[in-house]
Amino acid sequence: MSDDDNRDRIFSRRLSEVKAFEFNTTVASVFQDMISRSVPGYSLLLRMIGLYADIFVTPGSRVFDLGCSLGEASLIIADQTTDIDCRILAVDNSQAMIEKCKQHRLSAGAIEWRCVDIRQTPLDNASMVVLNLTLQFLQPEERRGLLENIYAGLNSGGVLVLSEKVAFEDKTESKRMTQLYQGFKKTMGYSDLEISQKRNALENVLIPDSEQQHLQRLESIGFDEIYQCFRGFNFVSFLAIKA
Ligand code: GEK
Repeated sequence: MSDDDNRDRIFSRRLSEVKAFEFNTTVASVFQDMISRSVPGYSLLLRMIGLYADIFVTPGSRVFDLGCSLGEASLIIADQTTDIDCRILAVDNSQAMIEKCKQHRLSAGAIEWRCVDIRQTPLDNASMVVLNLTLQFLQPEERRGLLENIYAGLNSGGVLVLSEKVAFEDKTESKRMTQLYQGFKKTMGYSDLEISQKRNALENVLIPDSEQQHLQRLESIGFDEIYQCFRGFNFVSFLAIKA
């Protein structure tokens, strides 16, 4: 397959009807290009996950990559933990994504690829849980339950990495961040048509919380240290530690 075949052109033609976004075979086939050109700082977020793995993953524990897509975070964690006896569980409910992981990520022995819903994934003995841009795809009322399960499944000293697109309560800030984010996507080669059709497809599929909602929820669940380690326009990443 050439680089050109991997290019995300899903929304480049005017569509008669823009359907709700799904993580299907078409999306899986261009996902790497799509996410790298759509999330400001995506490669930095992955490098940060590798760094956290180096610090927080402990021998005999498990690492959960929830909503792993093509497994980029799991691969980085596996690379950082070659000399630690730990198990990485990479979970996604998109058959297309997990099939691709199983076909192309064979070298990664410490990783178990699972096609399961993260809401039905038992979590225990975890030193690290990654929700890299995944929580935003759950219905808002389901998010707290999943985070509570994660907290319960984390060992003492364990961490949650939570990266998300965020909404802004202040109208001026919201408008400005949308303008900047759209500008970013244009610099990454997306046209106005692609940007607007993708936004319509994601409406009601990706529902962002605000930074304050994230912080208050993590704190009320019991996380003892919460750091916002990254922000790029309307994308943030938190590191939440269970004492
Ligand atoms: C990365 N973390 O490259 N159960 C399991 N998987 C789910 C669920 C669910 N209920 N809902 C959504 N997903 C990755 C990127 S992408 C982010 C994560 C994006 C999965 C969905 O199938 C998709 O693969 C992933 O969450 C979100 O570091 O596309 O913006």
